[in-house]
Amino acid sequence: MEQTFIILKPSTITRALVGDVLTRFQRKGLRIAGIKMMQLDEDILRRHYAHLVDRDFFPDLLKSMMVTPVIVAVLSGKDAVAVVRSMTGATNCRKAAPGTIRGDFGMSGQENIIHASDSPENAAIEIERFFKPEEIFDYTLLTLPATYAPDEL
Ligand code: IDP
Ligand code: MG
Repeated sequence: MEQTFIILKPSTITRALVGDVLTRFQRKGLRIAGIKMMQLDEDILRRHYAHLVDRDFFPDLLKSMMVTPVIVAVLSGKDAVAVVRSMTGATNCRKAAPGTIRGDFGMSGQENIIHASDSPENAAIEIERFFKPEEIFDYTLLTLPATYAPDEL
């Protein structure tokens, strides 16, 4: 099964939305393969957001990602990267479609609730950046036969 990586950002911790966001992924049928709380620092954020370091909003983004600890998780499922990105919605919460996490829970471009990997390649890099191998668990949910048809597994 494909794995993807998410961060529940400080806005989610502060606004008490952790349960709401995680519940959506569990109800969808994604398996939580790893989950923990951690305090991000400038070093890891500069690597995670390397594509944005030259943008004028980067100092504000950096600060906002360190306001509280975050919750990082690895989600597993068929086509997990694309499924989780589509559940996440457009970057700016005000433009994100209703029914998406950002569309339902946020009002901001920066304080947009969640990070989700944008490709399987980046998911693999991000999982390795944030998790030790022993923090990711390979187990089978008993709900698997009710979640997928045999030819989807
Ligand atoms: P994504 O999170 O939808 O993949 P990226 O372009 O990778 O979007 O940007 C990473 C994060 O940087 C966003 O989730 C958001 O928090 C922040 N960000 C992106 N563009 C802007 C902007 O124009 N203003 C403020 N923050 C931004
Ligand atoms: Mg991105």
